[in-house]
Parts: sequence; structure tokens; C-alpha cells
Amino acid sequence: MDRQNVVLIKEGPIATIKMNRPDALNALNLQTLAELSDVIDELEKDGFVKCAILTGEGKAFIAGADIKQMSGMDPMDAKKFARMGHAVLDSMESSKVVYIAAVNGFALGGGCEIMMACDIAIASNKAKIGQPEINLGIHPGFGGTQRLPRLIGRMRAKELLLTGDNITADEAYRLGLVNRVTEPDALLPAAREIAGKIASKSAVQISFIKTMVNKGADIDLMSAKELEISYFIASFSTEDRSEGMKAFIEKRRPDFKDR
Ligand code: DAK
Repeated sequence: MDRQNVVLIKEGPIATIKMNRPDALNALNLQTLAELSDVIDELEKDGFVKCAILTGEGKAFIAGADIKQMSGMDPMDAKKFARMGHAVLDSMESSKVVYIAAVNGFALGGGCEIMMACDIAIASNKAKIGQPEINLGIHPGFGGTQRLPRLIGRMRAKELLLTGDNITADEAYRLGLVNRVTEPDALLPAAREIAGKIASKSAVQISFIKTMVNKGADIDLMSAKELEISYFIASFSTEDRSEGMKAFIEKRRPDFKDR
């Protein structure tokens, strides 16, 4: 696919995805969403990339779905668009790759939803975050009504969804919607530092932990604990488990190999 609105840069086990439609504040039209989907597929197949930092060019992370394009949609187009958005976000969540949102500016509507589908979110103190869809006479269409309450609780989620208010990065941090807040210049270095740490770990354990946390949150506690036990058993037949424990005993850094 010829990508114009999404740029992918790979540096060893760390990739950077830059939303690159700054004139429209990186709004998600069908083309941009398809390009993002294509990038996620490429990273999934790559097999070497462990972490991907997702950020935006200009003053926005992603200012939401493209309102101009959506204004011409009929209900069937809306269904297709919603299904496509859900599929893209689900593929990030279920991916072996760890997605780190580096929220440089506006993360609104679909942009906030993409941030929430990431595994970790860091925000610049310039960022504005929210679900303003209600102001357009719609509601979130890429999982926002479901991921937001799971992350910050139902009452806080309903306040954001029902008022359509945008919040600052500090407020998002207070609500547990982002992991940390940085000065704008420190945003990408902070994201890279976390990505570097994660990329030095076992790829198998990265994917096991993502699966256990994400799946476990949506099932009952007993089943979730069983899930952990099954992954714990599986861990004991991996080379990384042998290497990690051997390295500890030999007082050296582990050299994880399993993918
Ligand atoms: N869509 C299209 N264009 C956008 C845009 C967006 N979401 N956000 C900004 N732009 C464009 C502006 O129209 C403007 O273009 P020109 O007029 O220069 O051609 C350019 O980006 C710069 O924006 P501004 O001039 O407005 O910049 P400001 O700094 O003054 O304001 C702003 C920044 C972020 C406060 C403002 O642009 C704004 O309020 N933007 C809209 C934010 C928003 O409402 N986002 C939520 C979008 S709705 C569903 C599927 C998906 C969804 C829902 C349902 N189903 C299928 C059921 C998702 C919905 C959404 O995400």
C-alpha cells in the first residue's frame, strides 16, 4: 500500500508510527485508517519489532475521525467505518507488539480511542484529551464507550462522554488515563526510554502479559486466575525461562531469544 498519511520508521526492535496528516490535525479518514491498519499488519508480521511508539505530526496526536468525511456517510457507511475502526484497535490490543502512545497534542474522539487501545500512554503537557462526539450528535464509534469506563470508572467516563469536555494531560494523569506527563521536548525520549526497557525483555513474556492483562480484565476473576496459571505453565517450557533464571544465577544479563 502506498502510504501518505502514516509514516513507519523501524529502528531495531523499536518502531515509530507517525500520523502525518497535520493540515487536518491527523483526523482519521478511511485512507488514514487503512494505512494505520496496514502498518499494524506489517509490524505484526515483522517478528522482530517488540515496541511501537505511536505519535502525531504537528499539534495533534489524532483529532478524531474525519468529521468532513463522516458528514457524507449513510448508516451503512457508518457501519463499515465503525467495524473497520474496531478491527484496527482490536488488532493493536491483541498484538504481540507493545504500543506506546506518545500523545503530543489533541487526542480527541477516535484519537482518544486509539490512545486507549495502546498498552501505555505518555502525554505532553500540551495535550488535550476527550470524547467530544456528543457535540456532533453522535457517540464514540471505535470502542470509547467501553474502554473509557474500564480504564477510569463508569462515573468519570460518563462525565467525559456526556459533557464532551476535553481535559488536560494532568487531569488525564489524575484519572489514570495516561501513565505520565512530560514537557513537549521530553515526550519522545520518554517513550523511547520505556520502549527500550521493554524491548530488552522476553518477546514471549511480553505477549503473555499483554494477553493476560487484556483478556483477564474482561472475564471473571476465577477464570482470569486460571488463565494466568496456564500461561505460567507454558512459560516453563520456553528457552527464555531457562535463560532468565540461568543468567540470574550466573550474575549476568539475560539474552532472551524466544520470539
Ligand atoms: N475532522 C476533520 N477535520 C478536522 C478535524 C476532524 N476531526 N479536526 C480538525 N480538523 C481540521 C479543521 O477543520 C481545520 O481544517 P481547515 O478548516 O483548515 O481546512 C484544521 O483541521 C485545523 O483545525 P482548526 O482550525 O479547528 O484548529 P484549532 O487549533 O482552532 O482547533 C480543535 C483544534 C482540535 C479544537 C478543533 O479542530 C476541533 O474541535 N476539531 C474536532 C475535534 C472533534 O470533534 N473530534 C471528534 C471527532 S468525532 C463512528 C465511528 C467513529 C466515530 C464515531 C462514530 N461510527 C461509525 C458510529 C468517531 C468520531 C469522532 O472521532
